[in-house]
Amino acid sequence: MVFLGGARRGRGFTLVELAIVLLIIAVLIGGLMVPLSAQLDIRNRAETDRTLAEAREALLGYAAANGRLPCPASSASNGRASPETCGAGGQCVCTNPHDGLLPAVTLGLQPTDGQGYAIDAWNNRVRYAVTSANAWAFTSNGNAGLSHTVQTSGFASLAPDLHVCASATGTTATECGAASDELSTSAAAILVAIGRNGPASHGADEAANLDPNRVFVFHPSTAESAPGGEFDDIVTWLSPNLLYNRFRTGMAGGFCKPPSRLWLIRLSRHPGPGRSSLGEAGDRHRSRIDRKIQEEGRAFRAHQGRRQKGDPGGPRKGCGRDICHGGQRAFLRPEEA
Ligand SMILES: [Ca+2]
Repeated sequence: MVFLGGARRGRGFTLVELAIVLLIIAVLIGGLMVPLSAQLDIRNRAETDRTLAEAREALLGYAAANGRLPCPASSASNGRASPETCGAGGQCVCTNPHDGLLPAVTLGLQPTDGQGYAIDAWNNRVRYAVTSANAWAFTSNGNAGLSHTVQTSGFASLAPDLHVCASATGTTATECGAASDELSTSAAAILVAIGRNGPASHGADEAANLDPNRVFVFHPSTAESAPGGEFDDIVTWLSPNLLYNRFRTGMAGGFCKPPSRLWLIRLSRHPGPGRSSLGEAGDRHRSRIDRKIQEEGRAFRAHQGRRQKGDPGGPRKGCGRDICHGGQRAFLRPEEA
């Protein structure tokens, strides 16, 4: 009897002990799970930050090489800009300027999904918007593009119009609400990663980043109970000043040839035929500067040719007249490009 009673007490004690052990394990796992998911979230956000930074650099590189920004991809363009090439007169009217996707195929970016669209760390497609201001000058080339607009009307005429606001409250289809909510009123392009919570809209603030108007929202992450709803989007935008700077540097040579002092004189004093304020004397002076620029170009190409001994083509490809001088002309003197 003593033995049986002892055995019964032993079994009861073991079950209670087991329950306590299970409870402790559950608490420990629960305690571990929260930091793990938080850590994963931090890692994914850092990875997405890097993806967006790379995309931004790729956009600036594309602008330097092509004299314009690419159009966003549409949901049917397989990761390519929509449209990818400009029409007559160089005008590129984008199909989805404000609600399109990053054209990873056009930009040569990775990672992408199976259809060629850039994705963030949660495998959601990265969104990209571009300004349609100045009659699409930012996405166009030729007479419709930035070069010609700057040449004919000056930098001050450029008015990129994408708005980034600190809240969707009070926004219209074209503006932020209060002036204190304005983070940018002149972005040339915007990149949006829609974050962990995916494409379903979770509140007014996230909805602003999905609709087809030119007003976007960015602020630190908030929970569902916040006035603007749950928000975990990551947003970055392209300052027009950075764009102009890279644009000019890229056109002027970058890895080819630094901008010529003569070009700067030519631009500031003698912008182009019919626009010199100095009359005939000014035109003669401009012709002299042009001859010197040509001499300088010839000397530069000869120098490049000597450096590239063994290259049957003479000057290194990509550093001849077409890229350096042609590119510079496209920016400074489109009428002669
Ligand atoms: Ca989101």
